[in-house]
Amino acid sequence: MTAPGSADLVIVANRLPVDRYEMPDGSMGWRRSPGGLVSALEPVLRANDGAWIGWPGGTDEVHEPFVADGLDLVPVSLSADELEEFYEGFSNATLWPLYHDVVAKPEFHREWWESYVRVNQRFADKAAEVAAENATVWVHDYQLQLVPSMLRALRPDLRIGFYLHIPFPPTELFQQLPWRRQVLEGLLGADLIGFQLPGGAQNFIRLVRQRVGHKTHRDLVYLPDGRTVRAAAFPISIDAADFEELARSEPVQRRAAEIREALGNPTKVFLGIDRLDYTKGIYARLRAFGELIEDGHIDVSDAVFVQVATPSRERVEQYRILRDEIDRLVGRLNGDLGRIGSPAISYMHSSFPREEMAALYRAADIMVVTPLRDGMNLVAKEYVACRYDDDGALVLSEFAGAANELRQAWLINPYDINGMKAALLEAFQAPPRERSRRMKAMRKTVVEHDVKKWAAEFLDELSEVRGDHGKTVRPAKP
Ligand code: GDG
Repeated sequence: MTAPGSADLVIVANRLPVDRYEMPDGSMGWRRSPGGLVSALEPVLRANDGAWIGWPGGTDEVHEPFVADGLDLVPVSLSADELEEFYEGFSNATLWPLYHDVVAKPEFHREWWESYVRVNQRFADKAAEVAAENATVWVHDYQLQLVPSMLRALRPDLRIGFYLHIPFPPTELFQQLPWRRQVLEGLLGADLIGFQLPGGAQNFIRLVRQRVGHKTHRDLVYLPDGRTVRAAAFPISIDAADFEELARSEPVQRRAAEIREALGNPTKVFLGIDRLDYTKGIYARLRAFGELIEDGHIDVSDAVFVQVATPSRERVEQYRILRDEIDRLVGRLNGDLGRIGSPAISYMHSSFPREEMAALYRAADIMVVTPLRDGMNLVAKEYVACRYDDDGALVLSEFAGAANELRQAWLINPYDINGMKAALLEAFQAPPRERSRRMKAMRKTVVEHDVKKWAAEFLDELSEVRGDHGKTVRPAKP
């Protein structure tokens, strides 16, 4: 169990990598939640006396550090008010839409901001308590952007990294935020700030110059106290080997065949898997598919669209509205276009175990990933990792970070319904050689740049920006 001042590597993220569950005897236990971040960091955590600080979920008071599945976990509690104001409010109804091209209108409320500051301070206090002298602390994502500077103030000895999993918006949008300067200064507490794409890092550098007035040169910011901060792109990935192994396993292959059978053995299966989120472009994608059937290009007895929408942020109003819209659209499309035993859309609003996800990827001929804006999109990479047969087609939005790497997908603009229809049809009709040529190239990318490499590159760069004993080894001010 993590004793104060003992961890040489500390991960700070909004959520702990475990979920609460009821054990067979009725008592409550913790189960590791599946995720690339945890599998990438687990070996590093173990090798480095590491600890993970995060919110355990719910508003139960869990105070003491504990060990689950071999990981040292340090909980940070949230009250019911903080859940509403910090998490559902400022994180998910202000920052989330603002950072995703304002595809929904961000709400700005002063009480939400105050709660964000309070909770960030609590995370920073906890990290300051747990970290050993000169330790490395890696802070994650948009919920915790003030932690780097709060932590720096408490513990100037630490090496601090920050990684943003979602897009960092263009300066014109970011400027709307009433607390823009505080957020920029919060991030500048880190030695290295990682973004999904080079564009995000450039937006950040430009804002720091304009709004905070620090000197910058390329990807470096020079602070008045002599520190240098680097902002750069580290595109995240998945544990590709792990996914492939799962996909090759006998039970997953059997299940994939069962899924196709249960769907009535259509010639082609289209698949979408997303958190039910308005950034993911689920509505337009289903409409495009529906129109292809209406226009007579695709027959419902030939093809079906399986859409899994994992429940997400269900208490936030925009998410409730979206759920109703999708329910209505699926009902209308199936009512208008379906036949007995052949619905146009097979829709599930639920979440599944990883094995089922892999079986769905194996069962799908065409994976459809059409976000209006997405930091990376791991689903696209997971699909590619599961296609060890070099078959299957990926239709991918240009506005997902993954499009920067997966250039051989059928790339689309999700706002252009006709363009999306044309790409869906092309992918539907693509000959096997064309599919295999594209998939081979994408598999090479995903296999070569996996999440272990991502984590190692970030941590290596962090120790270069801030060498041992706090010495910056980067070039001095020009
Ligand atoms: C954020 C950024 C960035 C989904 N449903 C189930 C399930 N999932 C898993 C998928 C995938 C993950 O959740 C979703 O990751 P995405 O990348 O697609 O999207 P976000 O949740 O929005 O993630 C994103 C990511 O952070 C990492 O930096 O790529 O841009 O928005 O791994 O497989 N897993 C299981 N059951 C489900 O029902 N087990």
